[in-house]
Amino acid sequence: MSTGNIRVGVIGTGGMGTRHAVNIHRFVGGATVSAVYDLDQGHANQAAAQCGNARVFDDPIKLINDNSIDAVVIASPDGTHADMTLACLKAGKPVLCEKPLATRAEDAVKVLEAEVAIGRKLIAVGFMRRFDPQHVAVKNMAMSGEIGKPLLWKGVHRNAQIAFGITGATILINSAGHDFDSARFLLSEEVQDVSVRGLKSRPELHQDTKDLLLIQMTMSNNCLATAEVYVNDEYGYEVSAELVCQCGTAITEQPDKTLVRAKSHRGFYVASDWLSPFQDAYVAELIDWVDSLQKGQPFHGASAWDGYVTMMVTTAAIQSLNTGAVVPVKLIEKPALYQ
Ligand code: ISE
Repeated sequence: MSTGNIRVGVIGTGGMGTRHAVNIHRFVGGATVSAVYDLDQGHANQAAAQCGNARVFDDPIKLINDNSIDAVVIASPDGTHADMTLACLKAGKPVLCEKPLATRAEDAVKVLEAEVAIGRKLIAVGFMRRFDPQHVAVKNMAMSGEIGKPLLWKGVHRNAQIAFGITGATILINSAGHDFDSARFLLSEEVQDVSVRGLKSRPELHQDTKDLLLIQMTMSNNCLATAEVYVNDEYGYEVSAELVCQCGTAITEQPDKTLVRAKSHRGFYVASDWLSPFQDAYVAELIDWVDSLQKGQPFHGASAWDGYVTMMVTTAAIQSLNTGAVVPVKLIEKPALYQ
């Protein structure tokens, strides 16, 4: 990869893709948003205008293969991620793919195998919590040994609202992937088995809806992990991760808290979505990614292996939700590329 300016193409310019494009344009030295693509060309034009009038493509594959593009960010709908990532690998281009890496286990395997066949780590996966200063502080505290050995990871993950009729499987793929990755990242362990229960929060929701999930995991070193994922809380977006260790605990706090007094109330606002609470993490992730491309140093975020493992945990979690069983997570042996 060139040591000069990295010319990035962004595929998908919804909320997340536009945020990545604008973040690169404003905050990432050494990279330029050279091109954007979205199925909705109006959206693509708007995103392009916000980052120095990047070129607008009408076909994502043309963007990936274009000689003027050095690296690609994928933020198109989840179901397209695996194919877009495979196209980047075919073109030999580094790619930062938003989570999930794939929406089906077999596609995650295909992507992993394709990268292993190339023998170079071209794929980065957008599990941005790994760059969140609060999560990093919790991990450092656990690793310091000051509060003893970690025993339990406890996650809370809430969204104000998600599309009507969303199934438990969709939440596990689109939302809970972050929690699977957070547990693995903070405990430095793999998930051995998973058990999921779910319910529908309101009678008027579609019969297949499961918008509140309770997840339990056994980790590879016999630590435990548990998460509440609730995507219709109405009040806002909140994420926390706590490590219960032998003689103390460490928990993330939202960094952007301002005490507000208004309308007979004294308290903290809660963000309505994830873009602002994790803004610093998104920027740090992009800076680390571009640095890794420019300087040939390792990317410190999630790899194709992490994307693959998350999809395998997700697959077991869906099976557990459907059957009520505790489902083992089956992984291939970790390829040398990711050791
Ligand atoms: C979204 O894609 C995210 O990444 C958010 O962090 C998560 O809270 C939300 O549920 C997802 O839809």
